[in-house]
Amino acid sequence: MSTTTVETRTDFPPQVAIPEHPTAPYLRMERIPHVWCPGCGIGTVVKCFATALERTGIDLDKASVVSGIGCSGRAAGYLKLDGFHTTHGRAIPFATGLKLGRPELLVTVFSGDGDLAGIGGNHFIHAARRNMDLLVILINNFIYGMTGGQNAPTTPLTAKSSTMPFGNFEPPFNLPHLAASCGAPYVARWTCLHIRRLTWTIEEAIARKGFRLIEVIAPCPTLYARLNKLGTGLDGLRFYHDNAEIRHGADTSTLDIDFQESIVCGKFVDEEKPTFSELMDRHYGSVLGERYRPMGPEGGWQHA
Ligand SMILES: Cc1ncc(C[n+]2csc(CCOP(=O)(O)OP(=O)(O)O)c2C)c(N)n1
Ligand code: SF4
Ligand SMILES: [Mg+2]
Repeated sequence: MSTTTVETRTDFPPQVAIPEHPTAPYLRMERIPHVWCPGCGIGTVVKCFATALERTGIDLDKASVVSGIGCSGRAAGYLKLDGFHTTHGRAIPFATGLKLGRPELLVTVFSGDGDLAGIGGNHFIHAARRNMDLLVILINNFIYGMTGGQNAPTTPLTAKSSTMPFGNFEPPFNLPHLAASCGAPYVARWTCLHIRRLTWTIEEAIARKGFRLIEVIAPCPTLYARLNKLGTGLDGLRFYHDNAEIRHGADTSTLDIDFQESIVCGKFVDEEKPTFSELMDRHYGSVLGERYRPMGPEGGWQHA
């Protein structure tokens, strides 16, 4: 009988250097493995964002990411950019300050539906109204994932959540319509099955200016899908495959999402409008003349 043990074996195959994953330069690999559950859609969106950054060739020192709190809000911690994990609901005001102080930066807000449309909803509508120059990637998994699956302002009617065990009766937001009706010049929605389209949209939105909303529908198998008996993350992707309908330019008032019904995706709004900073520069430039210098580390109102 052989007495070879793991300790005494010498016939292991030679070690092979594994080439670096193409996304690795954009991630803080030392923080991997990440916290997301198997089948969660958030990581896919992080990958799409990283690929879009790579394709634009943007200097990573000129790109930053701001998240609030939640499973989606963990994204800022994994991206190898200047990243800010702010308090719950406050990613947009934090990002607003960052953009005004450092106008040369690409400032991306990456956070969840609860964070951006629930507790942070007021900041969301005012940033859209002011056309603040922010790219907002909003992960909509229809629930407060991190804290146990509570009802969110995006939970579809009749869907179950931990706080609505008999089904939701509160009408949810139609987020593309909310952003568009506040004046956002760029509004799109994809699911995290639409990897190529989502990546392309992020790439395009990076090159645009103003308040750009990309809503990404993503499965939360651990809470939303479990509470509603919808199966695994893969089942969620199958559902998107069979039920997503691409309608570019669709009237945003028609984009409500009903429980387990079709999800309209596409780019709905893409127009050019002056941003908050452009309006401010124009206004103060005409009122104050040379006493005003555009925002930046030393910009703004100059005391006489
Ligand atoms: C002021 C405050 N209120 C409540 C919480 C608890 N809390 C943390 S994450 C979260 C919900 C996050 O939901 P969402 O943004 O949809 O993220 P997800 O986890 O679904 O990705 C809540 C209510 C908190 N951290 N701070
Ligand atoms: S709880 Fe849901 S949203 Fe959070 S990591 Fe798990 S699957 Fe993703
Ligand atoms: Mg959520």
